[in-house]
Amino acid sequence: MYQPSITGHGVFTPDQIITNDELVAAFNAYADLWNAENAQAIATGDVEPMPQSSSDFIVNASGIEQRYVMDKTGTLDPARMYPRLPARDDDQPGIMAEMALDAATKALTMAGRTGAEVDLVICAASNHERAYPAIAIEIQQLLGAQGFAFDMNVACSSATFGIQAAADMVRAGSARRALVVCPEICSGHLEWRDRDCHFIFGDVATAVLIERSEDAQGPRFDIVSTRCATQFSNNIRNNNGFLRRNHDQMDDRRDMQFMQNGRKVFKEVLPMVSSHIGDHMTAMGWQADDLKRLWLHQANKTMNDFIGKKVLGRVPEDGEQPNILQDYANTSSAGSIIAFSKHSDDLEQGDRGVICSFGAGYSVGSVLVERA
Ligand code: CO8
Repeated sequence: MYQPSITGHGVFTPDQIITNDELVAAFNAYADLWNAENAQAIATGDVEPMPQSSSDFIVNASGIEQRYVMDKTGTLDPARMYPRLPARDDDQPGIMAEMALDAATKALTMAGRTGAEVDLVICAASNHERAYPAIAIEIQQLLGAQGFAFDMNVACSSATFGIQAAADMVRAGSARRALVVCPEICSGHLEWRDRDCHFIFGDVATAVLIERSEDAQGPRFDIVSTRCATQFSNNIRNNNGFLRRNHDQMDDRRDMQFMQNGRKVFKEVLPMVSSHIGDHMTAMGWQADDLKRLWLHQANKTMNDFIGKKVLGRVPEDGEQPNILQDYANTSSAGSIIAFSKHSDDLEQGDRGVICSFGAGYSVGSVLVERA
């Protein structure tokens, strides 16, 4: 058995930003158009007018101030309201592979490694741009990596579930050096015309490199323990899938995009996550006081404040539980890894922290790490 360690990490950030004010202006223009088109039905009381969105609501309800996206113009066009991402030829790199490659290259550079030294690539994300061949295998080829690669999807928890899979394989010796990449184009999958959720998501890609501690060429985080759990729920759901044609459902139905019952998610996931982290730490003999940092899934600031307080038994101090959602919004599986990547360099030898993601499924994954 080998000790698995995180020796590199990286984030690809798209170069286009949508602020809350820009988002709300586009949504409200769309709502005005919709209300004008449906004026007669609204006048007779057959349909409700579409209400306006508000930047104040967004920032107060979620903590989100802006989001990075792969295409801004299509998304903000009131006559379109989704990104414009032109199809690529089959012999060109796919967009997800390209984003992941950028993050992976940063992780490899940090660890002092090359793609050729990698022998496992896991592409862990909420959505994959095609059914097959696996995006991970394309990334493996672009990196010049060895071994094998596969895609996996546990929605927002994909990163931690991917880290558990990779860490277990490095521990057992079936892989020597593993990249877990999370390219998330959440904008392609969000219903930007739904006021209740149009502000939630952004795009990004992250990567972590996991190798044997004895192979590390610089500072590292030893993966002390991982724990994953799932419990079925329909409260975050998307019914799009390969059987759509066979169901005779080719129309643009609302449930073919991201759907959630946000209030229920909030209420049900909070206790699940708090007790998951607490139980995991107890099982490993860790106390709340041992924790230097909590890198949580980035869906909602109030949610994170609550979990931080429950886990630590007090209000987290500045920097103990860093949020990045004000800049990136919810980037599904990538959120906790962005927080880790941007807020872990200052930890010293022996410092301990928890990476935790949670979301659709329901699913929750925690990774206990120690700086070495
Ligand atoms: N502007 C103004 N008012 C609004 C808006 C808006 N944009 N939206 C809603 N309102 C109004 C509502 O109509 C309501 O009005 P009223 O009180 O008169 O009925 C009022 O504001 C309150 O609405 P809500 O109860 O919906 O608002 P909340 O305070 O609950 O906040 C949140 C909404 C922010 C969505 C919150 O519920 C939340 O964060 N929930 C948890 C979400 C979460 O963690 N989800 C995880 C999903 S991520 C995941 O698992 C990945 C899935 C795969 C990703 C796929 C990529 C797309």
